[in-house]
Amino acid sequence: MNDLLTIALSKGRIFRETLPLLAQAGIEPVDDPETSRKLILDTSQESVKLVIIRAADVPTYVEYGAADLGVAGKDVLMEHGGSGLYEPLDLGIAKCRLMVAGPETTPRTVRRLRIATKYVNSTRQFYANRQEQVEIIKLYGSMELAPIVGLADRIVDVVDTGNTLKANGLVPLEHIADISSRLVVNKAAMKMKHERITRFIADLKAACNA
Ligand code: PRT
Ligand code: MG
Repeated sequence: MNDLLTIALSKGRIFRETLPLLAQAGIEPVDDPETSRKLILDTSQESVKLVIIRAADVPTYVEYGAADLGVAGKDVLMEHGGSGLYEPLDLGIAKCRLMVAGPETTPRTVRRLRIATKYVNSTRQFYANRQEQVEIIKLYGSMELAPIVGLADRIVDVVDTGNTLKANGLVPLEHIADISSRLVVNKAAMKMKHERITRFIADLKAACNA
């Protein structure tokens, strides 16, 4: 009953938007990760700890059992591949869309389109489904810059308001997937701490519906 639960979260919008849901489930962090340098946060429940890591690392921590649970964007989960994890709950937070974007018109070329993205796997899958040959260029951020400086013809990135695209002279061109953040659970933990985790999922689900 008193199993320790470790929950992996990233700073920024996922932490901000998960916080009210955790609070509804009776879990409140003792420190604020935006100001604290601690990477493991105690909470109002002695048996619940939060680990604060990069968004793209959440599936890895949970898959290997370094965290029992985590919150990650569907974009990150699609890229990770999703095996080795349960994904029992759509939290409906941090919503956005994974999109192809680029300049309004692309000059005709004979070569393959170049697509800059940090979502290499999702991008490869998207174009493979359409049987289109493209060249994918892996970047780690600031994808919007790539078409401006001639590094790529298009980008694949998540878009919320579209303001960042617009500010860089780009427009959304194709919709790949609707994105929201999901609760993910380590498979072994789900067995070993079944009752505790099932209760936690039910509490979070109730918080989402409230
Ligand atoms: O920032 P860092 O490199 O640390 O990591 P990260 O970018 O992966 O984390 P974070 O916190 O920025 O995003 C975590 C998750 O939030 C993502 O995996 C998505 O599932 C989700 N999310 C929701 C978003 C956005 N909305 C979003 N708008 N992630 C990123 N953005 C970016 C977008 O790419 C654009 O560059 O924010 C910028 C502003 O978006 P617009 O369209 O509103 O201008
Ligand atoms: Mg970011």
